Amino acid sequence: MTRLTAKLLPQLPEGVRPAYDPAAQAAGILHLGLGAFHRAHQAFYTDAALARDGGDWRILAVSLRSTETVDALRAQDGLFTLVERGPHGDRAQVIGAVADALAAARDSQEVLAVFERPEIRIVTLTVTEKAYGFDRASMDIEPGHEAIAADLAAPQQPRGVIGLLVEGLRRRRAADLRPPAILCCDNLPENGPLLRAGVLGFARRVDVDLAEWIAQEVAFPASMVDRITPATTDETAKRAQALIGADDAAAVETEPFTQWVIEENFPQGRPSWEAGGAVFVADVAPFERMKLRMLNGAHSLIAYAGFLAGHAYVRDAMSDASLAVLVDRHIRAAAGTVGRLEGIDLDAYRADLLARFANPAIAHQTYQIAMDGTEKLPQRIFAPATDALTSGADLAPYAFAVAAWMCYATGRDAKGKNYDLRDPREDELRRAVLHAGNDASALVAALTALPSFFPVSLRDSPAFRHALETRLAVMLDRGMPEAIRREAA
Ligand code: CS2
Repeated sequence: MTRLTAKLLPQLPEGVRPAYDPAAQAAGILHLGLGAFHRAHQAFYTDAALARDGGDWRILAVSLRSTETVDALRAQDGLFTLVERGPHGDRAQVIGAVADALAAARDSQEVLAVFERPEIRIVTLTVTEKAYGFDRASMDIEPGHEAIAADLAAPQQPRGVIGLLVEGLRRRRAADLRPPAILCCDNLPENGPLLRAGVLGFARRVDVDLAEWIAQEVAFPASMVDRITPATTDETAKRAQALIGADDAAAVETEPFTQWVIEENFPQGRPSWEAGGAVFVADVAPFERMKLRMLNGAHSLIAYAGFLAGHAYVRDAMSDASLAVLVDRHIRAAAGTVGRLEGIDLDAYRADLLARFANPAIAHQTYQIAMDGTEKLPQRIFAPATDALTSGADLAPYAFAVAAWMCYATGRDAKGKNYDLRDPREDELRRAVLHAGNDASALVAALTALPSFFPVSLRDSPAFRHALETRLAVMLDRGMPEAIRREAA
């Protein structure tokens, strides 16, 4: 079958092909992290902006580790199919917003050279929480993080995210150009200020003048991103092929729902992302809190409890009636810590979440979401749990979610099968659980003692500890399905 390329576009039906001529639009954005999420989210919004208002805002998209998607996109003139999968059917759309793809692992100098192109006015990032190497407690970088340590030792040959940004900005300044705005699109709390602090922390260690320039000149808007996008599979390519009648090695599938709330702070302009439904606000933090605590918090609960109860996909976990009760309880509890939000009905948001999780067309693996728990739990579970502790709200939902993660951290399922935790602190976790064995209070003691992880207030709360230990004991002794049934009863 024919491959999706620019030449093929005129043959595609209206509504499927981009509603503009992609080649007529130049690039204005450098994006780091070319995963499925970027293609389903920022590329989708940029496509909508280009279709409505034009502008030279196409994307030079960089994959930091893999080369596969880069090669696929290059063979397709940057084009790919976005398959939206709802309960009532599929819809395909070819996205034309990606102008070119680059592989940092192959040539990071090529990526750095992009910073010297004046037309690049925005840098966006979706690189996952662990890639940055933040020390969140001190709002700085973690000098021991692998990529940070390597890049501090050779700042002009960076391989990590922060190192690339700092060296890119150094070159930008040396070329006497105004800097791009840097927009973090990862699921981190206050992601704009956090990225700014990390970049400044790194820059201060290598070049104090540069750090000063960054502090004065570079905008780091915050943003809340949302679209449930499972990892692509062979099925994705087959679906895309059936829908557009061409081969596409870079297709992605996602849900119909999408949301982007962005802090309005782009000194050199921006695409009209509102054409795709993006909302611009002065303060993103409350929206971030809502999404991280209600959606992502519930997702992590589903991931750990669901995985251990034998549910491979989120949709299966939602058809487990007792687990669905706990998910609903969790979202309600988290909503109670969010506060009032202008223009948002939290109860409707909760109902939407339950429907989105249950979407039968989305095969989102619990094991995928379970990844990187030590990077995710603090903002998703510990933060609302700490607020609940302060306000005297019910701690049970958080205790259950944390217990499920601890049970998962043992690395062994009910059948005695071992699995990889896929966590950046996997070795430390393994050592911690090894000594504790199957003893709930020993496990709680070991895992709450990990450095820079568990909030002291929760660890030292007898009420939280008791709630946690009793639940974990049931999970360890009786298995997750029974623990879920008892908790929901
Ligand atoms: C998920 C998120 O993998 C995970 O940790 O919770 O990727 C989630 O699907 C997105 O944040 C939805 O916007």
